[in-house]
Amino acid sequence: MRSPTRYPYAALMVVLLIAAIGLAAWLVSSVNELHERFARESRGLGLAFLVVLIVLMMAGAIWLGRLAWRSRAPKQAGTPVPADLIQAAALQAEQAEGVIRRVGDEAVRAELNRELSEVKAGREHREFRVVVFGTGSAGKTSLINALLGREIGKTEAVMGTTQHGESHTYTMQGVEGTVYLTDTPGLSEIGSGGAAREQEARELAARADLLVFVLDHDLIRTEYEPLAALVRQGKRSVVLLNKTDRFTDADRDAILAKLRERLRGLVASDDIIAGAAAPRPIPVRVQRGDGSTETILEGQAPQLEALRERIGRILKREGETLRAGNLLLRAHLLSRKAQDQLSKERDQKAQDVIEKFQWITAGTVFTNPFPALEFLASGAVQFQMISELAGVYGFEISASNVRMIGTEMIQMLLKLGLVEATTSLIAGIFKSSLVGYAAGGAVQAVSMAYLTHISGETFADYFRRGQTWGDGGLQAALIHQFDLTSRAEFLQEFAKQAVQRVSSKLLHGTPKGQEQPASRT
Ligand SMILES: Nc1nc2c(ncn2[C@@H]2O[C@H](COP(=O)(O)OP(=O)(O)OP(=O)(O)O)[C@@H](O)[C@H]2O)c(=O)[nH]1
Ligand SMILES: [Mg+2]
Repeated sequence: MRSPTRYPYAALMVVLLIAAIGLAAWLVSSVNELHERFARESRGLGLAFLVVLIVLMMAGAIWLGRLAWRSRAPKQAGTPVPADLIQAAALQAEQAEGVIRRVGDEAVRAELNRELSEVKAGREHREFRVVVFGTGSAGKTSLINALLGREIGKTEAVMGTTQHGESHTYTMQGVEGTVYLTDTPGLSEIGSGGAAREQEARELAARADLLVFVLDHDLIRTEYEPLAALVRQGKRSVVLLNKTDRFTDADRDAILAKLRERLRGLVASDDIIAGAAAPRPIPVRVQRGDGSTETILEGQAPQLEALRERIGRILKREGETLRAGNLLLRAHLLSRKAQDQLSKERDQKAQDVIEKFQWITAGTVFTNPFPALEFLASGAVQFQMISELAGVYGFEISASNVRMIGTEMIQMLLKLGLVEATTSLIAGIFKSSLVGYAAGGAVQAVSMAYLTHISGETFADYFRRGQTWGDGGLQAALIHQFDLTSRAEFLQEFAKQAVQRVSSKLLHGTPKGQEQPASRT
């Protein structure tokens, strides 16, 4: 159905059209009248009027044409960066800063802060990081040497020539700002230090605004995987098939076609380029002055125009957007790294809490030989341990809640028969390897300490998951912990440590604050 609001609009258009036709008719007749008046004066004057009129009309047409062309032609200076991208990057950096502030390890915090200031500084400076990445000996350093036109790094046929990443300023015509070309060690190097060098290369690649992935043959799995992972992360990438001087044109085209097919959906076909960073010299026959001929090796110029042109075009058109997108990605990765560190530190603190309470249990049961079950049922240790673990994971938990989950745990230990099962397992350990200590409630002390250990681990999981026992409820969570630690080796080590602590306390009465942390098993 036609909307009634359109009629006034259509009527207005008709009126404007009639007015425009009227104006044009008036203009034509006025100009005509003027021309006639001049012509009446003299023929020459009439002719001059006509010439001026034609010149003016042509100038007007040219001006209008240029105006239209400028509004249609794509902007050469690069598309403006979406404001929300810049804002998102700033917000993400702020969030990362908040997480980093909570990291306890000073050295790690300093390293994260260093990365954060790099990300923040990146917002202010117009800098583009082009990182050259790929398998060892693919020709990465040769490529940088050729692009810069000077030798900045050693190139050799053996893998592992470049040991560390290095950045160099690269002047690109038409690109506003500073471009850094970064050389990286090769991927998949076998031998000493290869893995660490690969890790460094991956970290440098993760910071790139633009990645140049260098290959010297068809793509193999160890190349496809890191490239695909980086592209999926949002890394803008160009692939260079290097050393094409070694191939016939037909072979080069076949490899290019295969690469384009393999990388379809990941890298645009225009971004997969052939070139030769350091083509081998070719033998040529030259004639000597005396008429004889000799064969000499003639050096070949690098063939990198297509790559150079592509990099320039990308930086000009998308550089700013890439930079903002990359800052967002880096801030996001930084946040995640800081979050992982926080989790690691929390888990470490939780382990310290569990160990503290398991050894308190061992000591208490050993020195007060009341029935172990009674001790367990009193919840004396369990409740305090729950409160401390909740604190480690940032939860405030009421006393009644502590009591509720503590009691639930004790009942489950009893229901599953874990008290008897543990006691008999520990008794077996004492019989086989700790014969001398079997007397005096040691078995009971170690059994209760072990039950404190597995309930502590289960509570830690509960808080780590955001106060839930997980899919199978408390029963499954507790059995899982028991299964993880009821192996003979773990129990033997656990019993040994418990006995050492309990007996050293009994013999010497370890002064407060000098307790040795138990080694993790
Ligand atoms: N034929 C030919 N050889 C090349 C070309 N580019 C590089 N090379 C040779 O390939 C070998 C390895 O080159 P590099 O530049 O050292 O390779 P890289 O990727 O930096 O190696 P790593 O630093 O070990 O990871 C050297 O012998 C180069 O001369 C090329 O376009 N054609
Ligand atoms: Mg190298």
